[in-house]
Amino acid sequence: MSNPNDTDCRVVVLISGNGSNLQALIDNAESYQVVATISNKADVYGLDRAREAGIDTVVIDHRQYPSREAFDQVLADTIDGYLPDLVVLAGFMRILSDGFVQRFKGRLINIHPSLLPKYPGLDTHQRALDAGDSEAGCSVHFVTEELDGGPCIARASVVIEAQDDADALAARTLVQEHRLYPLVANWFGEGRLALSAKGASFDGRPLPATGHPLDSEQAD
Ligand code: NHR
Ligand code: GAR
Repeated sequence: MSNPNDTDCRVVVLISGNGSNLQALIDNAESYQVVATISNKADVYGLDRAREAGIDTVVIDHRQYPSREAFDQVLADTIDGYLPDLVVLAGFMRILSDGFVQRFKGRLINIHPSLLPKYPGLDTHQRALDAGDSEAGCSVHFVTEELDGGPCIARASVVIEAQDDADALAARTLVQEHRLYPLVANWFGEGRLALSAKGASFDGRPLPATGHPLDSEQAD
């Protein structure tokens, strides 16, 4: 579908910062539409990006809530107000409680800056450099109760160069994130992705643990 406004896959994007993945999702929406952007931090650039695109924005400051669960409850209710088909974590920096994950399971995805299952959690690029790895990358996965441990949908890799520091590696990985995330979101909008007790599937077939084997055109 060429006009994103004609699509009926409604996407809510959660951010905490710059929102360059949000921008890539907005710019490459073919089979979905971004209907709202929610940030746990005020005054982040990602909110400006959404406003510029005419997308609703909401700030829910986690520091205003007495517990993780209380924050997650308000976050979940706010998300549901937008009737989303898909909830996308795009640089969202708050771990989500089990109740939240269960409410959105199968329609909640994250992009993580490592080749999962390597380096779940934070500081991924420095950890890859410290380990002497020859490649790094990013992974899109369904979010489950296990942090960065849900079934992988697709990954993209980057070669680690001898002179790389964490910032250089992060910058090159981001380029790949901006290709990979809209690709996956469009698949979801086309109804090609699903999560079941058996794991993630694509066109009704189970995906391997490393996710979809992207062809060279998609992965280059
Ligand atoms: N929640 C669940 N339940 N499961 C996942 O897989 C999640 C999740 C929430 C966020 C993104 C993840 C990443 O891609 C993500 C995946 C934040 C932290 C973290 O430690 C870790 C992983 C991710 C996001 N956050 C700290 C916290 O106490 C706060 C850090 C900060 O504010 O800078 O929540 O990497
Ligand atoms: C991205 O590299 C994303 O993979 C990572 O933060 C960056 C956000 O950039 N996510 C995490 O580390 C989640 N814990 P962006 O705000 O420009 O999209």
